Amino acid sequence: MFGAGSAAWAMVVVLALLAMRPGRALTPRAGTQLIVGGGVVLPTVLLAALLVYGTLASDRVTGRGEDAAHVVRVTARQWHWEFEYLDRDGIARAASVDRLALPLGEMVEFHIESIDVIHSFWIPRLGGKVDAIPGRTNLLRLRADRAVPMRGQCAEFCGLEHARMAFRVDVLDARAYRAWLRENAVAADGGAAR
Ligand SMILES: [Cu+2]
Repeated sequence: MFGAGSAAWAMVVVLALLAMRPGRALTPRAGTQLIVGGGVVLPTVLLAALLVYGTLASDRVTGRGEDAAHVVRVTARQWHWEFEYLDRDGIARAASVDRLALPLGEMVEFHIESIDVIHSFWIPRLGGKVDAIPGRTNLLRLRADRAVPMRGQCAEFCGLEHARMAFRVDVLDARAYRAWLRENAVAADGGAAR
């Protein structure tokens, strides 16, 4: 999209420079053709093509239509992030605070909630930010393809400690992720297992 945008920009600059050359007035017919071609036909074709490309790319990035193998409930509060790792029945099996574990290369669906004010869930290396709004559950899908150090940050001013409302992200391979879930398991009554 950057390439196509740059090409369109370069074309506009060339046309502007040509228009500034003295003594090169277009005939009325050529002027009309330029306006219809460059002002109607070209943008329609170009924007339609970019729309299709962008939609397909965003489907791939967001994993739409794909079954997310993992679901994490994110609860924002002044000023911490709580993460609960749900099983297929939607029951929390593990939990952590201000530290998020992600399975390498697998799609994770986040159910983002807040219990006090509006916060915003953001892992800059992985994707865009999504607001955490009291009384609502917002969905976001992310996949970490590389096990590099990452951090997440609240991206909506939410009070005095807002700037420090951050969390660490650990991307773990399948085995390490399973072990991590066991280490951070919660009992059925919601208390810590250990
Ligand atoms: Cu916040």
